Amino acid sequence: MEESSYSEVLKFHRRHQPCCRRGIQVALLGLLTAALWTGLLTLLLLWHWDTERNLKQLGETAAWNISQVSKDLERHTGDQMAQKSQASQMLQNMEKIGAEQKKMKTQDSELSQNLYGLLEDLSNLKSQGLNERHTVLNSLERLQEEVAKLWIELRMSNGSMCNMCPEKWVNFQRKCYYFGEGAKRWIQARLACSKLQGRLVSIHSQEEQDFLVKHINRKESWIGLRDLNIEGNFVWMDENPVNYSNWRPGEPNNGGEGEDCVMMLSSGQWNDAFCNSLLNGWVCERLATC
Ligand code: MMA
Ligand code: CA
Repeated sequence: MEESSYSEVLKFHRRHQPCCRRGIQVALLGLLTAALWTGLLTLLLLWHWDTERNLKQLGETAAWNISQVSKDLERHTGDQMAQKSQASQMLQNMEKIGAEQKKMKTQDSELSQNLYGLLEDLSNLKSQGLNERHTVLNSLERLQEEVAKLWIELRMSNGSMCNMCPEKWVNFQRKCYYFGEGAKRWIQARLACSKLQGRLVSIHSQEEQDFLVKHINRKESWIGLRDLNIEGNFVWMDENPVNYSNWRPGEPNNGGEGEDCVMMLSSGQWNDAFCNSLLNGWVCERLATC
């Protein structure tokens, strides 16, 4: 009996064994699948959370960036407005400067006009002053000469001899004469006489002329007669009137390039000549002393 029940069990076991193994396998498979799913889901969930967190972070960063950008924008807008107002201020300033410049230019031209006027006045005053000075000096010279002449008259009336001349000067009547030699133009001869404290000779009588002719020794010589200011109006250096003359016939003719200075020819006759001609003789005079 025991043996038979055992075999029964074995039989049963053998009969039922394949079916149980498969069940276990199915169960195991099911468990594995469930575990896999669970893992997968867990992974999905983890991934989802991570992504969500990243997204959240990204969103926060984006919001922060946007706020930063909008702040920058605001700042830029502010800056731009400030720049705009500065630019308009500068424009206004420039306009003001332009207006000032215009005003200054007008003032400048007015000032230069005034300056020119003042300069003109000054030069007029200067030339007036110079003219007056010249006139006064001339009058003084003439007065001095008159006084000297009167002094000579007085001394002569008292019996004094007034015929004193410096060395190399020749006395004739109340004047002394210097017969200069060496090539000179008229103006150089005038200067030479003035350096000798005399002036180019003025001739007022035939006696004086005769005396001079004797001494010039046929040398063409400059004398103190010229018509520099008005053509044909001859004036003596001593400013006395032309009360005597000894022109060569046909003279004065203001020939060539213009002839404003008078020379004594070797014959003693007078000729108006070109002032820049070089003559070897020139005659100076000064008053004799007592
Ligand atoms: C001529 C005569 C003068 C003039 C001189 C210039 C020689 O004389 O015409 O009157 O001054 O020439 O050299
Ligand atoms: Ca002449």
